[in-house]
Amino acid sequence: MVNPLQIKSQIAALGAAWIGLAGSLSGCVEQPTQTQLDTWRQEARDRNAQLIAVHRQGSQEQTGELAIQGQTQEAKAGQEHRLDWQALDALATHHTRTTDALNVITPDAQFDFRGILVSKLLEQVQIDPTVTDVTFVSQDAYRVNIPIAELRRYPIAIALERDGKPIPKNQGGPLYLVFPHTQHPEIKQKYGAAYWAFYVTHLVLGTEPIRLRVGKREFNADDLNQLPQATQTEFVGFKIAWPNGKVKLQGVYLRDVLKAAGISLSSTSNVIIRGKPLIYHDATNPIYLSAAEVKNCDILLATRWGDDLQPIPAKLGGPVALAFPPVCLGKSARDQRWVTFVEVLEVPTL
Ligand SMILES: Nc1nc2c(c(=O)[nH]1)N[C@H]1C(S)=C(S)[C@@H](COP(=O)(O)O)O[C@H]1N2
Ligand SMILES: [Mo]
Repeated sequence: MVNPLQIKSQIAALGAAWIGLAGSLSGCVEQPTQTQLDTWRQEARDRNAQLIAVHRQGSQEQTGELAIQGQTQEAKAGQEHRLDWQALDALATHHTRTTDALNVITPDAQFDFRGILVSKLLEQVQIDPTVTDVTFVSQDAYRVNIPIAELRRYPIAIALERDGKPIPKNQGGPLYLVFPHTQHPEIKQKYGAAYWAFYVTHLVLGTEPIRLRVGKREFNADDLNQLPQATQTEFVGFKIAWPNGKVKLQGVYLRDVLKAAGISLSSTSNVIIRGKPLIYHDATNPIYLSAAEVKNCDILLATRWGDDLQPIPAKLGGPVALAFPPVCLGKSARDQRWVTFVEVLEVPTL
C-alpha cells in the first residue's frame, strides 16, 4: 500500500509544478515582464498554501487539472485552455455504469463512474478541421491515442468519481479515462485495459506546433530547421507505441540548440529537460544531462521519424522528443531520459 501522506506530498509537489508549467508556457513567446513573473509567483504561493492546508486537514480530497491543447483556434491565439477541479466537477454530469478494466480482482463488478464526456470537452474548443485524433497524456508520461470519430460516437469519459467517491491515485485517480465496456462490447474489444489511462492531465488535439524554450529563447519548427540536421537509426527507448525494431530519427543535436540559444556550459553545468507530463516538472527529481554528456554524446532532439521522416505526432510523444545514441546509454537501454513532449531546456546557474 502506498502511504496516503506520501501521495499527498506528491500531489502538492505536482500542484506547485503545474503552476511553473503554466508560467513557462505562457511566457514562451516573449520574455515575461516583472509584473507577470510576480503574478505567477504569487499564484504558485497561493496554490501551494491551498494544497498544504488540504494536506494538514488530513482530508482525503484529491484534485487534478486538465489542459486542452494542440491544434485549436484557441491555442493558435495563444490562449491556454485549462480546467481546474471546480470546473471539471461542474462538467462531470455523465454517468457510466461499467466494469473497470483495471479491476482484475473482481472483473465482473460494475461501478458507477461520474465524469465528463470527452465529446463534451471537445465542444469547448474550435478544433482544426484536419485533426483526426486526440492524445491523452498522463502525469507519468503515459499516453493514449483515440480517433475523434470514436470519441464522438461513443460515450468515452474522464471520470472524477467511482461509486460516489473520488478515485484514489493508486486506482487511476484523480482523473481516469473510462470506456463503456458494459454497454458496448465492441468498445471493450477495441479499447482494453491499456487504454484506461490514469492520472490524465492533458488532452492534445492532433499535434502541437513545435515550441521549444531553451533558456530565454524560443525555437519554432523553422528555427530548428535552420540548424544542422542529424539522423540516427537505432532502437528507441520511448516506451509506448513506437516500433520495436530500429527506427530512423531526425532532428538537431542538443549541443547545437544550446549554442544557438547563446548558452555555453561550464564543466559543472547540468541541462534540465522538461516535457509536458507532470513527472518532468518535479523540481526534486528533474531529468538532467551533464555538460560532459552534452559535449561527448550525440544527444538528439528529434522532430522527424521513420523512413519517410514524417513529423513526430503527439501519439508518439511529439513534436519534439529526446533521443540517445547507444554509445551514451548507461546499463539500461531503456534510459529514463528518453523524454517525450519536450518543451523546455534549462541550464540553472549555480
Ligand atoms: N497513467 C497510466 N495509465 C495506465 C498505465 C500507465 O502506466 N500509466 N498502464 C496501462 C496499462 S498497459 C494497463 S494494462 C493498465 C493497468 O496497468 P497496471 O497493471 O500498471 O496497473 O493501465 C493502463 N493505464
Ligand atoms: Mo498493459
